[in-house]
Amino acid sequence: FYVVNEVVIKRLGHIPIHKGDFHLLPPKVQRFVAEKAELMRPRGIYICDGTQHEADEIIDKLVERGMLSPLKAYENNYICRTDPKDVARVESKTWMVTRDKYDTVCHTPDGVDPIMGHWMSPEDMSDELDSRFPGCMAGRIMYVVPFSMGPLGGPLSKIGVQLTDSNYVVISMRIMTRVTSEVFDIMGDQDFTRCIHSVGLPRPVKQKVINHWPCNPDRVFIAHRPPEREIWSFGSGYGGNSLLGKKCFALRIASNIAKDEGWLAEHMLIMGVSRPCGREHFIAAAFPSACGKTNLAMLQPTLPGWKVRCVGDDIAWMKFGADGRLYAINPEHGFFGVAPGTSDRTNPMAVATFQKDSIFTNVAETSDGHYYWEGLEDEIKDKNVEVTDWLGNPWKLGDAAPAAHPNSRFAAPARQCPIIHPDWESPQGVPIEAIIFGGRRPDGVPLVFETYGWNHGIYTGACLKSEATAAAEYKGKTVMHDPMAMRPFMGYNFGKYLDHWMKLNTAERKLPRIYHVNWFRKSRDTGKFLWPGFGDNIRVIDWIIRRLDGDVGIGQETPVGIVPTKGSLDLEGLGPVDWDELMSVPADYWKEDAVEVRKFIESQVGPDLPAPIRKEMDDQEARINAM
Ligand code: GTP
Ligand code: SPV
Ligand code: MN
Repeated sequence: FYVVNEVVIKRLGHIPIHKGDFHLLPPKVQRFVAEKAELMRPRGIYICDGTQHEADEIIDKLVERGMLSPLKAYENNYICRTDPKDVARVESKTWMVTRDKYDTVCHTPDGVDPIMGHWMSPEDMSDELDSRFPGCMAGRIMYVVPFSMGPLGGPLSKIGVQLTDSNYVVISMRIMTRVTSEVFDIMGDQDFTRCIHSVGLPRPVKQKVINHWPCNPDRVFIAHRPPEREIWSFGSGYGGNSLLGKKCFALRIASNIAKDEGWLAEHMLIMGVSRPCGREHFIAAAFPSACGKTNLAMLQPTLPGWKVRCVGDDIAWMKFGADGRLYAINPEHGFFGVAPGTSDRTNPMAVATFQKDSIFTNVAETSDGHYYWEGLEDEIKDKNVEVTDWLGNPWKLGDAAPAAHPNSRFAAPARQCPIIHPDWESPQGVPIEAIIFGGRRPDGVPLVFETYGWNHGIYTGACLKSEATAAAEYKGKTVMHDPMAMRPFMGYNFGKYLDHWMKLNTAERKLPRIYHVNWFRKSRDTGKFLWPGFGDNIRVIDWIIRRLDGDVGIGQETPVGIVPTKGSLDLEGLGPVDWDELMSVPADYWKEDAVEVRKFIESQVGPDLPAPIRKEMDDQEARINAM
């Protein structure tokens, strides 16, 4: 028990504690809760303990209210439809707040908006907060959610406390992070990240609430204060905007902590790959949102004797160990995966994971109580079954609009994944031997290449591009820059970030090798994917691992990296593959790309670009121009 300080008592005023014991909160948490309660004025405070009983109670309430409905074909699975205006991350309203602008963004020329990092001054942030947060929880309960990113008390783990007035957020946080009151016991002198979230719709509500999903799309505002380890999020209930442990904390705030403490917080999956001989290799891979991390992390190999086990599907925290190897943990506790395209054919392990205790947001539903989305067409057994789309309207196969929102998601506990790695909760993490970058590149980029070394690998990551997806507010299929798959999640100056990566290279360390893959190249003739993808991606992993083993004969140099020599990929059992087009490095494409990339780097990173990375750019351009 802690004594509650007079000032804290005064701040709490008459706000009742509906659940939990305020005396059990460490004094700094008491102060945080009281201060924010005074500001947002909820009608009550609910201190979460993370137990199943608590979750059941909240879920029952949500079902009663109509925000969740059970998917009757499964055990404890629920569907939730949001306000159709609140379906994805909102990058344009997401900010990093630092005193010095250039702590957040690079020095771009006049008139060029930085696309990596979105800066706001502390004064402007104050104004934005002042016009939103006072009284914003009126008539609602404020939940206090204590959580750990990473195994409780682990050397790489970090603690957060989220305040929220959304019970959808409470039950989702419980899947995605480790929510438990033990966090308060282990907190001690440790700092915690302060997460403040409100749907931004105090009662009585002035606008109509759609689908029982309160939100305030016109007023969305998400701000991070890295030095204070503080996150403010207003107006949205959607995952990446509201589950603050995920992108806000584990990437934007954590990348700042990582820079200070000498480690890395990255948008990467972590997988263990065992070869037929039994040897296991750990790989981390960074692909932009909706570009295949969850699928690769749970890959079912089509090559006999291979086995993949999943450590994480979205975020990796990585630190060099005393033995010089890079160790990675998955700070999350669940998967928040893209639903469309997920099926027994493409990702059976994800499907097995979400057969129970999962929440589906903005998917469609069948009259016999199953979820439904694009990619499940062949799995509707009873053709008379009726489908209700994500908007709640009747829907038929062949209808022009999709049944599920393209960014509809499942939230499922990671431990339910049949191939979850036995060490996925190892506090020390797993040793990474290779890092893979990739994106959706319809043209020009070969299936796989190995970079020429650490700095060239970093440069290749900095040049990452991908077609836009439905995970954020962008429209259409334009190819966009997404350096290191971190554009939406950059927590500080990208030039300094590259420098931080570079400086991890010290003599006593065994650096992972860096690769680039592209499952999404299309035929210039037919427009069809040149590579089957999914389980067959093991054939590329096999090549990567043979390279790690020192098999030099299977690679040949090109200006951009080392590609497989003809026939060096195991294609046994695959249909015809147009090897030449799949692996080619077309001079016309890369000459144009080099010009575009230089323009991008000069304007977006400019003087912040570390000289050795600039040299990689110059050298690669020279190699391309000699083609
Ligand atoms: P976030 O959760 O947004 O970070 O996405 P992610 O990177 O985990 O992407 P995910 O694995 O969920 O895949 C996104 C979409 O790409 C899904 O619709 C998949 O079916 C599709 N996809 C994944 N891997 C492949 C592949 O190898 N080939 C093809 N053609 N599509 C793929
Ligand atoms: C992504 O967009 O990369 C996601 C989903 O993983 S979200 O949590 O919304 O960021
Ligand atoms: Mn992601």
